[in-house]
Amino acid sequence: MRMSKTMCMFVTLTMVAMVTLQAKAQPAAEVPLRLVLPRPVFDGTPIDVRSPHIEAYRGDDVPPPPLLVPAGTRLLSRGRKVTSSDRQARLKDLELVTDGDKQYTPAAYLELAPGTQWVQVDLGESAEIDAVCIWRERPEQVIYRGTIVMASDDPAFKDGVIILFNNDYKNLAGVGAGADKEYFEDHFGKRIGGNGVRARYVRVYSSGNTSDPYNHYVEIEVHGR
Ligand SMILES: [Ca+2]
Repeated sequence: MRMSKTMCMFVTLTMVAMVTLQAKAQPAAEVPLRLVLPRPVFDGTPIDVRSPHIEAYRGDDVPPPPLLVPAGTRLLSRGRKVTSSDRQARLKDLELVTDGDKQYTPAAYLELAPGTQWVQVDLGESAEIDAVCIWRERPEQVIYRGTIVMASDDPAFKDGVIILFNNDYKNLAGVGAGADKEYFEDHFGKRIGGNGVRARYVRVYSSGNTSDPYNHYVEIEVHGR
């Protein structure tokens, strides 16, 4: 049986559409997340903190294992609006969290009030989140308490909240105890997988640190598509 020209074209277009659909159904290839790193600033005596809740110190200048993300992931958070639970925080200090400068200096970080506080990045629109990275390194070695990273499309974080990381094993923030490990801050930054969750807002909690009861952020980056 001979197919008409129109029929041939229809079959060809259908095959192209099927191939395109198949290509779309394939998950994106994974690649290591590439980050621009600041210079290390910690140059002192490692603190002696022993606890089953802390991940082992990797050693000076030893990078963390690569975080795999889908190819095509890009930085979504640069220059995005930052809000906080600390009503005294000034707008120009909040802007330090997403200004792209990850290098610690006494003027380059946000300091929030003591106790449990959060900062929140508004991506401007809902996106697939592949990674959240946090820089809080300081000249003295520190571990921040009760770090929780969550994502939601609700700016009030009442609905559709997805917890991406939680090492608040004492439940200091009151959102539930987490089983992730506390960790030593370093210039590599903490890389947390986003698993492609869809959300517009990313919120990070902390409850002081091993040096003082304050909460600090040099930079937070959200990567996704
Ligand atoms: Ca910054």
